[in-house]
Amino acid sequence: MITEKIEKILNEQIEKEGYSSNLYLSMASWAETEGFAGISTWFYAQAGEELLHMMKFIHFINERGGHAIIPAFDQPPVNFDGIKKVFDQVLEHERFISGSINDIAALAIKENDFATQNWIQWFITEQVEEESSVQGIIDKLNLLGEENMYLFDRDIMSLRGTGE
Ligand code: OFO
Repeated sequence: MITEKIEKILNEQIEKEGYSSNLYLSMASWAETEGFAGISTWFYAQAGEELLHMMKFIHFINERGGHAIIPAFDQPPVNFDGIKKVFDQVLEHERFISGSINDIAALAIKENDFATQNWIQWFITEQVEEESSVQGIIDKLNLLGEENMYLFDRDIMSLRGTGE
């Protein structure tokens, strides 16, 4: 059984994961309309992962005797100011998500909720990987420069084209 405080913070994370999925879907759709097939493939795959993250929270809350609430989501931005800026925005967003995952871990410790402490570790590891993979993309973009975006788009396709 989870405490009310834990149920509340986990429910808040459902909204954040769902918003992340919609944000990346919006980025995918924008990149697709701009002709960047590789970048949009990466974002569609990322949106799918975030949806799975949201589902993990839903199932965990319900399995522990709480009630997962499916919230309304804010409209994500529709247009973006270039490829470099879009990935800067992703990194900023993922750092924000890492902060909220850390808040859950901290509350679980405070509440002596060992099951949630254990379960949230997967997300802590996942956030380290996500931040590092987006940072890697930004580093690559900095090396290539905006004029080589065609090559970058082809390159990033290989990261997701295999369904990774
Ligand atoms: Fe981007 O990560 Fe979900 O948690």
